[in-house]
Amino acid sequence: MPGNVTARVLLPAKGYTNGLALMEGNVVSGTVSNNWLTLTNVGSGLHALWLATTSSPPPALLFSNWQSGWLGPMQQPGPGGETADPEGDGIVNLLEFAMGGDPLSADAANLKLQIAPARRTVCLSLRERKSLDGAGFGQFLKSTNLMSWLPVTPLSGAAIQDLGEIWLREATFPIEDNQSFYRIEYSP
Ligand SMILES: [Ca+2]
Repeated sequence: MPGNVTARVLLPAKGYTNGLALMEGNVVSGTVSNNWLTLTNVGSGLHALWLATTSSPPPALLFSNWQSGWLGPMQQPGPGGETADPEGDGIVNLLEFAMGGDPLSADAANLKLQIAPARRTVCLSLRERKSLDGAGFGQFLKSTNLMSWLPVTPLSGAAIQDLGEIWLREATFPIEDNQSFYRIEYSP
């Protein structure tokens, strides 16, 4: 879709009446009439618009849809693959998807885990795609020596800011006596 336009797009509904589609890894809603799903206000650019059969599709399907929209013409495996980093900002495509990055423009600074001020807990803020809500797609890991890492569950993981397609979340962990390191791992 060219320029500064928004468009109305019709997809064959194939008998589904839920009025849902996938676009850039997000679930979007439209209206179904005469077995056609109508989506309005579709913005400019390249899109992958797929019919969605459920409001909570599995992360792997959301990622495939995101890949097709952002990286469609790129080879998979190759620059469009989940562990590739086509613009070289150090954030692989799977992470760009999970955290709402732009895989074609270096934006790594936006995507780092940030330490937030907190008194009785270790508090990390991170971005997470809303459509992954509760999908168990990301796993926090903790280490005291940067060599062995063990899964760890945050005390809380509240969304603190609405960034459109993305939540800014804060994950809190108990303060330990030992020096501790945290990271988050994603697998579709
Ligand atoms: Ca990247």
